[in-house]
Formats: sequence, structure tokens, C-alpha cells
Amino acid sequence: MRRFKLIKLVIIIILTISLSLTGCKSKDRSENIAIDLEQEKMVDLAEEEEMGTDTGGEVTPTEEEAVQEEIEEVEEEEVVKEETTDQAQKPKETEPQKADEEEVVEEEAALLKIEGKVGKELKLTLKDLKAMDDIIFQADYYSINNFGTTAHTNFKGVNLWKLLEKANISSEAAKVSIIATDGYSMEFTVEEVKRQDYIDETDPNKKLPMIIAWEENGVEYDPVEGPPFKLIVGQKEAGDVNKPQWVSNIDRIVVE
Ligand SMILES: Nc1nc2c(c(=O)[nH]1)N[C@H]1C(S)=C(S)[C@@H](COP(=O)(O)O)O[C@H]1N2
Ligand SMILES: [Mo]
Repeated sequence: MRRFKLIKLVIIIILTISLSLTGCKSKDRSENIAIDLEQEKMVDLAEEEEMGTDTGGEVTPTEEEAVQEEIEEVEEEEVVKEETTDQAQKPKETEPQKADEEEVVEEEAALLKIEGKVGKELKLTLKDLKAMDDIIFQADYYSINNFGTTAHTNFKGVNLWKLLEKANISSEAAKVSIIATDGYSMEFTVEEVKRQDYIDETDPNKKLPMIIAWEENGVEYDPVEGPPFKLIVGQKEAGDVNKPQWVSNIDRIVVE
């Protein structure tokens, strides 16, 4: 009887090793399940034999056959399981991939939209903006935020008023809203957008337009973080807290 148990133990060990070595390298989970299942079966088998007719320590051909049958059953189940998990996993694997691709496409196509009271509504890519040599503007803008933090930041972009002229802004237009993808928005009067003399209170010689920037301190915005367009405004007068007006990740400009 002891010998018989030893043989069964050896068979279980061999089976466990051989199963863990075969075929299911990329399917760790189904492999483990298959091994658990197999071990359960072997335990069942051992229990049955323990309770049933004792053959006196000899492994009879019938018992060997039974063991072999169990092995084959387990292996078959394993294959079926692998197939079903394959089928179940494939759509799960491809769907997020598709979503990623769509995201990439959206990023590539990040468009600055100009809508409302304009002769021609525009949908501009970063490339389109960069090609507008005649209205590109670069300068250091001074900023003050709500906490009183001040800074000078260099921006490169296009002159917003000249961009709206390219879109044939209507003479009836009164307001311009700059709307970001996160819902943040700023509204200006057409007169405010027209101004080309915003100031840097630390440098009385500067006259600054409102711009749509794509580059900050020599670094372009990362399109992964949103549309790479940011509204920059100088100060109206000394002490003007202008930084909250700088709208990041602009989705569209609406003229009303
Ligand atoms: N899209 C978007 N732009 C935004 C904001 C925002 O929440 N969303 N916050 C504004 C405020 S209140 C400030 S002070 C500045 C902060 O700019 P920073 O994040 O570059 O410091 O961004 C402004 N632009
Ligand atoms: Mo802010």
C-alpha cells in the first residue's frame, strides 16, 4: 500500500511538472487552473481507490488505464479552456487597442475650431497655424496669478486678432469665447481681442497682442495632454492678475 501511494505521488509530481512545461506558456492563469483541476482529479482518484478494492499494492493495468484516462481528460479540458479563454480574451484585447488607436488619431487631428460670426469657420491643425508666417508672434509675457505669483514666460504662437481676420470675423461680432477641452473658458469683447498693446508692467517698452501659443519657453505643448493651443494675454495695467485668463488646451473659439 505504501508503495502504491509512493507511485501515485510520483505520478502527480511528474504530471504537475510536465503540465507546467507544456504548451501554455502565455496562459499562466489557465495553466494554474488546469493543474489545480488535475490535482483535484488525482486526489479524487486516490480517494476512490483508497475506499474501493485494495489490490494489494500492485498497480493493475486497469488502474493504469484509469490514470491515463484521467490525464487525457485533464489535458483535453485544458485545451478546451485555452480555446475558450482565447476567444474570450481576443475581443477584450483588441477593443482597448482600437480605443488607443482612436485616441492617437484624435491627437494627430487636434483641431483649433473657429466658429460663430465669421465668414468662414475654420478647423486648424498645429501645422496650419505654424504655416501662418505672417501672423506668428513670439515674446516674453509677464504673469500674475491669484496667489500673487509672478513670472516671465516666453511664448510663440499666432496673433489671435489677425487669426480672426483670416476667418473674416463679422463686423457685428461683439464677443469672443475661448473654450478649453476641460470646460474652462474665458470671454472677451471684440475690442479686447483687437488690442495690440497689452503690457508687461516690468517693461514699459513692450506692446503685446493676445496670442494662441503652441510653444512655451522653447518647448512645444505635448498633444498627449490635450490640444496644444494656449491663449496668452498680457496685462491691461500694472497689477492686473492676468494668468487665470491663459486658457490651456483650447478646443474652440466662438465668436458671437
Ligand atoms: N484649460 C484650462 N486652462 C486654465 C485653467 C484651467 O483650469 N483649465 N486654469 C487657469 C488658471 S486659474 C491659472 S492661474 C493658470 C495656471 O496655469 P499653469 O497651470 O500653467 O500654472 O491657467 C489658467 N488656464
Ligand atoms: Mo489660477
